[in-house]
Amino acid sequence: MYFGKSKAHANSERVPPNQHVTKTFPVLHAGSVPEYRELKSWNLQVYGLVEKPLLLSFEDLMEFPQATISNDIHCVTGWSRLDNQWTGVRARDIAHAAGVSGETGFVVLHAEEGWTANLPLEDFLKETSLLAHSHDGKPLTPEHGYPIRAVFPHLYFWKSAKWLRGIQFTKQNHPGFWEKNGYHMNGNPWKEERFSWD
Ligand SMILES: Nc1nc2c(c(=O)[nH]1)N[C@H]1C(S)=C(S)[C@@H](COP(=O)(O)O)O[C@H]1N2
Ligand SMILES: [Mo]
Repeated sequence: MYFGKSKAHANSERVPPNQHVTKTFPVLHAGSVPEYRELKSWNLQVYGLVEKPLLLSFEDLMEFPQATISNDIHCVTGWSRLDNQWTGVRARDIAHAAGVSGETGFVVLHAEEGWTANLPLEDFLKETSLLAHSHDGKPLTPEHGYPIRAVFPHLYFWKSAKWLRGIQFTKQNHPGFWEKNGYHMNGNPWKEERFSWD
């Protein structure tokens, strides 16, 4: 007897409820795509409830251990893209380098143009949470977040800030750009935490 799973069944285990799979890579954001003529004009500020605030250049960031991780992304607008390969630095390595205080409960990600997203520290520290510079082996394109974007594959993709410029560790949970507009504070796609009332 054949007990193999049908493809549809395999996908229903892999794709969260009410998501459909796309092979394209849609571009979604508020505001405009920043232009970096040279990488020197980019840096990353790590601050808030830390022992040692950091101001990292792109070169500084590249000195951290590099990780390549494959995962699926799930956008709250309904599309999922399977098998993305990201390369970058683990978010937890940055947290450890800065010495996050025991009082920290949450993280605010700051992107260009004042765009923000918030998430629980626990999600930030997951082994699969990345500050990525490459997607499928190539540097990020400007519209997908060059030079650095966050990637939290276990949360809806809006938490994955493109053009990341700051990581702030906080005690309270401060709603970010979409969270202030009704999106969920956590955003777990498996629980369909799309909006604050979900
Ligand atoms: N800086 C910034 N990052 C952002 C956004 C944004 O508006 N600004 N939008 C988020 C949303 S809603 C989604 S779905 C993903 C889309 O990423 P992509 O354009 O690489 O597919 O980026 C997220 N990161
Ligand atoms: Mo989104």
